[in-house]
Amino acid sequence: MNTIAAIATPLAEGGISVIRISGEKAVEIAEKVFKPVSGKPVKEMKGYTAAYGEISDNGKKLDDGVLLIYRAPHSYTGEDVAEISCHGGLFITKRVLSACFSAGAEPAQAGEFTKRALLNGKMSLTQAEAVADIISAQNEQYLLCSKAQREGALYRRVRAVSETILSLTTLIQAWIDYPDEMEDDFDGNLEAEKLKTVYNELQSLLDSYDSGQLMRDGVPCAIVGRPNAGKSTLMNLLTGNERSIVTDIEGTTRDIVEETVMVGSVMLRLADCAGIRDTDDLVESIGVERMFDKIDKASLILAVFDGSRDLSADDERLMEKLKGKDCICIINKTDLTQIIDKSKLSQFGTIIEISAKDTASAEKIAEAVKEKTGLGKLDLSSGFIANERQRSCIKEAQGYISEALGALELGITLDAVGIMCENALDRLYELSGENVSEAVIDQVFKRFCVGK
Ligand SMILES: Nc1nc2c(ncn2[C@@H]2O[C@H](COP(=O)(O)OP(=O)(O)OP(=O)(O)O)[C@@H](O)[C@H]2O)c(=O)[nH]1
Ligand SMILES: [Mg+2]
Repeated sequence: MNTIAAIATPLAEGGISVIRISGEKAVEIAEKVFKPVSGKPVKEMKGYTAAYGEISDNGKKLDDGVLLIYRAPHSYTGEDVAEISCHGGLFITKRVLSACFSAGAEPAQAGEFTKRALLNGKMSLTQAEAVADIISAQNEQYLLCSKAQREGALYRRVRAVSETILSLTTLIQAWIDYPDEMEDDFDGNLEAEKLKTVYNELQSLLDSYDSGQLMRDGVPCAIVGRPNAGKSTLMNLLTGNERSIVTDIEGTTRDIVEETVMVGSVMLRLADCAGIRDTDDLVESIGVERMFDKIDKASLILAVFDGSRDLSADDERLMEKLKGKDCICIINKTDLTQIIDKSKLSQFGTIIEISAKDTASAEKIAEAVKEKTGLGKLDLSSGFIANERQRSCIKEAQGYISEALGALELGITLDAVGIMCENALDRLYELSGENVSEAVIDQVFKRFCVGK
């Protein structure tokens, strides 16, 4: 395989930049562009050793920096790797990279270092995908889950399932080859039980998909209520800044104001909406329509009511719209005399009473959000489905297992059961990358950055 090079650090000015070279000629190329001040030849450097020295292009000095050598197979890619750290200027970094190209390296494609790690058996496809998830993680919880995934959490779960299916296909094959000898050894009920366990495990993985997405991207959450209920005050409390305009004029917020924030341990994609009311004002009525649209799309609603006022017709219209949605009912303005009739709010499972002007209220809301979404305490570190590719592999495998179960229970020939199990295995091997087409691999690595 050719030797590739790329800038591994962001293309921006910084303290240092790292140029990574991987492949058979990595050390040879590093030798051409880097001269250690110690005088020791680069080719004599052992793995995991560093040298300080001069970086040059065809004898022309460019910079001074540090060279780090990894020897195959003990590197990220499984190949010989050289990493040159130089000063973090954009121009100098690109010059060092072009020096590596003049010395014989070829430009790396997006994700090509990780792709090589996959091809060299350093990681499974799901582990490689987790590398991209670690890089894009925006909150600690998702980062921890992606780290577990990188360490093989999903891979191990899928492998355990594959092994169960494989043992059944082996048994069926033996039964087909030696039906007389196997007659007593094949217990259809027992095998059906095992397949049911496999089916349930695949279902539990499928269930993890939505939670994983919400954890990664944040829970779409609409803040709704009548004008002046304190929605924007609540938005500002949760974002920690004056994101929304707050006044005592009804109808202050007209368009949707959005911000992604961590509310306690859960990431919310908050949308502060216009207050619901009948209005002749064209702009405000468009805002109200958008609020209804947000309610349809949100996974969580913060429904705000003004505790210092009685429920209005608009409140009741909103409550009708919220039936069946996941809501946290927030009775706001507890610092004022309370007039609201709480018994009318019984449709809401979760009700909290706060003053959005009091910063201590944020904690109360965080607690309710954690309980309601179940995300704060959700632990996906035992493996979860992180993307659509993985989901469709598991879904199809589960479909085949379901057909195999049906065939077993109906007493259809074992050949058919065996074929279904093999199809399920194919999908699971595609998931882990053990049997996957080049096109699928290319698709996975497209979302990586160059240099990873
Ligand atoms: N006393 C008191 N006033 C509050 C509280 N929360 C908000 N307010 C006040 O209520 C008024 C309306 O607050 P907003 O946050 O703008 O209300 P809104 O629901 O966004 O209103 P619209 O954008 O018009 O739909 C402002 O004067 C706030 O200062 C609270 O907890 N206690
Ligand atoms: Mg507002």
